[in-house]
Amino acid sequence: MTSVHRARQAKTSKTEPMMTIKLTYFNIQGVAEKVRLALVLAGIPFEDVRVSNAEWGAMKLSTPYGQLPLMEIDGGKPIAQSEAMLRYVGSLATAKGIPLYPTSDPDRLLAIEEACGLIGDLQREWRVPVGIGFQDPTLYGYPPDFRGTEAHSAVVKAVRAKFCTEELPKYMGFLSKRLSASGGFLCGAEPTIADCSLVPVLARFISGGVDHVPRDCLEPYPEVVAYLQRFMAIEAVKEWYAPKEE
Ligand SMILES: N[C@@H](CCC(=O)N[C@@H](CS)C(=O)NCC(=O)O)C(=O)O
Repeated sequence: MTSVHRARQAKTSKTEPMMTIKLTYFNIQGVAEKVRLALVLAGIPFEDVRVSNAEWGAMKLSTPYGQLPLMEIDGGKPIAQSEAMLRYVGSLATAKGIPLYPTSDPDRLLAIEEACGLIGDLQREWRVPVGIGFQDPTLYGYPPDFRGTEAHSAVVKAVRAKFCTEELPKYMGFLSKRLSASGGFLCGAEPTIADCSLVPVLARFISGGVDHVPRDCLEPYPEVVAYLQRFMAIEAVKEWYAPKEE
């Protein structure tokens, strides 16, 4: 069954037109969490629909590109692509005075897009180490029955260890430098869509949910750890991640 959650902290002024947003994705953070975080930071209420794998089988063919997430605005046709959704929500937030994506300030936008590009590079480097553990082995040049073998386990371990010793330090170095300069969030004192994108990626690294990527892998980067804590301490974010009553 589809579970539906509602953001609790949302406050809309009486003069604002009431808009409805429905965001449909799997019950994971994945590529939708950045959009959820932008909605949460903006205080925009939304219907948070989580689809199970069983439901997805019947739904896939009816979606525009055979993928989730989908966003429906005021009951309109479903929109795909999480990056588009993120910028849309960032613009809505900015119009409300919460400058997640300040569309009328090209210099700020440039800085935000540069940060988003860097996060995109980090995510690209992460795709193989994480995907090799569960995706079709033929995608990586291995035979179809490779998955679950000892050789598979050894490859997963080696690829993830390489990520942790080579790519992670490189990107955490870039991020630490940016964060030291800003003293706050990726693009200054206030969070933007770039932070909404980065935080779920960092949270995944330290989740303990990916074998061979240790929970303490960010400890050598105090600026990054402090940044993550700073973001998680934002009241709306704290509420979002607080255990919810079903
Ligand atoms: N570029 C798309 C990627 C969406 C995507 O890869 N969705 C995956 C989950 S993360 C999906 O729907 N997988 C199920 C399937 O392809 O059947 C976005 O960012 O929205």
